[in-house]
Amino acid sequence: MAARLIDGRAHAARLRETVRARVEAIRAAGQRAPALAVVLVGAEPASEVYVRSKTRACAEAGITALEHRLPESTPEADLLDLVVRLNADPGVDGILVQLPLPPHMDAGAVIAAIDPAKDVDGFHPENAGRLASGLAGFVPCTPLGCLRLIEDTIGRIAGLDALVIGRSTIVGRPMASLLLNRSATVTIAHSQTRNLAALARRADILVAAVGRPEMVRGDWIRPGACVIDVGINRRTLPDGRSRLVGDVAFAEAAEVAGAITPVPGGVGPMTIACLLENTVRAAERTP
Ligand code: NAP
Ligand code: L37
Repeated sequence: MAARLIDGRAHAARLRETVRARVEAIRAAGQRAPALAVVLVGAEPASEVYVRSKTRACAEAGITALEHRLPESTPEADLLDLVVRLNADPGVDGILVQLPLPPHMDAGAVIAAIDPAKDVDGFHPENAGRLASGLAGFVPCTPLGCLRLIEDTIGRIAGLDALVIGRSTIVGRPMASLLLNRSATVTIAHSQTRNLAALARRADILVAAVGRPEMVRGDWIRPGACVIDVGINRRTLPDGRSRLVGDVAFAEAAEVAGAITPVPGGVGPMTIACLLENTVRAAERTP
């Protein structure tokens, strides 16, 4: 393996430590601990795992996690009522509604109901628009974590060619905005993109956020490139057990790349650490 391994767990541990110190400073000033409301509707197994990781990480950082679990059958109006109450609650700094929501709900309407000042996921259209305009606001945790890993790995981004594969509002679009705001030359690829491999071969920075196991092959990677694998795909092995794989064929890509994130242990832990950082920022009221 030629590439440097980007250790997301170690980066995340350092970031969580700085968050813990900021929480202690808030407490030392006589204020209550920062509080994050985590709303989970239904019982999606992956969402259950992520929400559990997030509430555990909050506790370790000294942040109060207020979990609200609602049954799958909850009417959308009841969820909107809860969001309105959390917006008005002075004991709540941040609100996270874990996606995906059940099919009978309009996720866009629910997210639009969140107070932008408490929108620690950065999904509210006001925060999305701020990011797209290069203004300060809350930035979605996954692409923010990716940016931190890229900057810590290669330093200056300005002038580099970046390819983001995927254009979701959660990952691809905000990732492209973050890189553009750092003056990279950014290409966004999606399911209708032609010659994806050729585009990838030009990229100094390649971010894969597709949800297709090992789609990005070793011969797509520009030698020395920084490769960030956002994909979380569960693959069942012949013996019936399962393991996580990313959107990048790791072993092949690591032969060519300059640096690469593993799955698991790459982007995932940074997502959670950035959520804590956004929450303490919401509590500090300094956007
Ligand atoms: P998503 O909403 O399904 O978006 C996937 C994107 O990939 C879409 O823009 C789609 O294009 C594009 N795409 C699909 N097939 C493609 C192809 N063959 N070639 C090029 N582009 C293609 O997914 P997401 O929410 O962004 O998540 C992406 C992956 O990241 C998933 O594996 C998810 O589990 C993972 N994830 C990880 C974290 C973390 O913290 N590690 C956080 C969030 C998500 P169209 O727009 O044209 O359909
Ligand atoms: N903020 N994030 C926010 N809001 C949402 O609505 N869906 C969603 C969201 N996505 C999310 O939380 N993703 C996510 C993905 C992976 C991890 C954490 C969060 C993670 O911890 N991944 C571990 C492996 C976990 C496992 O074993 O399944 C990793 O090392 O990658």
